[in-house]
Amino acid sequence: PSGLCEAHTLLISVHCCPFIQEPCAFFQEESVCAKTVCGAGRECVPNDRGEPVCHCLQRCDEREHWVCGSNGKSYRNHCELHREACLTQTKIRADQRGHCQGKRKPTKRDVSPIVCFLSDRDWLRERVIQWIREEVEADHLASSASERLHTYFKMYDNGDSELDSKEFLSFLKHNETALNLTYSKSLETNSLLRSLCVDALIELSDENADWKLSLNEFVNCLTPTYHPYERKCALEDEAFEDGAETQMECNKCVCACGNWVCTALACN
Ligand SMILES: [Ca+2]
Ligand SMILES: [Ca+2]
Repeated sequence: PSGLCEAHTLLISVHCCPFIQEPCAFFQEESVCAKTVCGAGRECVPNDRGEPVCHCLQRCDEREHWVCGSNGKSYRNHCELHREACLTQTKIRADQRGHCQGKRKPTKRDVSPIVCFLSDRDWLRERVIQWIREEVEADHLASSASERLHTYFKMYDNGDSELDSKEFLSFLKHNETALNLTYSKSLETNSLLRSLCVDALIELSDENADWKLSLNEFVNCLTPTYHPYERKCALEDEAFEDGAETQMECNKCVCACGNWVCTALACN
């Protein structure tokens, strides 16, 4: 369609077709993408099968409408900010118009909260399951793992038939040498992580969400075949994977076991 191609080249001279007889590649690209809307900082480009795909923008226009990003970096315009967010796969909000004022304090913004990631939680769970399994194997009376868990539940519950995080932690301390739980070289971080991971483990099988485990929930928690639905972290209608990060003013938030965990610094 040489007429159409010509008409188009009037608008975008960079993509001028050298010969009118040749099919105009750019025009075809545009029609493939005509019905595709890509997010900010992205553009639609046909892939080699001619399907529309959203990619990060190749370039933005050079207009100067400076904006300060939530990462403390100044951008020439909103397009540049969204383009960088796309390229780095991070969330960058436009905090204010103009250049960012003064130098940001990297120490404050770059602090990450201490969190128990899915991998930490699953590692703890795996260790406990292994410990119980070894005990059952060594037991000449040949009790089952669930019987064993029953016994421990009774041993550490204060009598309300629910195991809270404090009781769960005492249960873990029952055989610390078998568990050998070391998350970090720092003792302080280690004990904090352990209690965070206990909470994450309780959440895993706490079906009625009362932050305590009934006997049934406790047995589920430490049964390898129990695989509950894994929650994702939600933010602005989007779901995020474990380890994703976002910034809330001066605080950094990390997605861990389906929850956003943020530092709690006072922002000025
Ligand atoms: Ca209890
Ligand atoms: Ca419960």
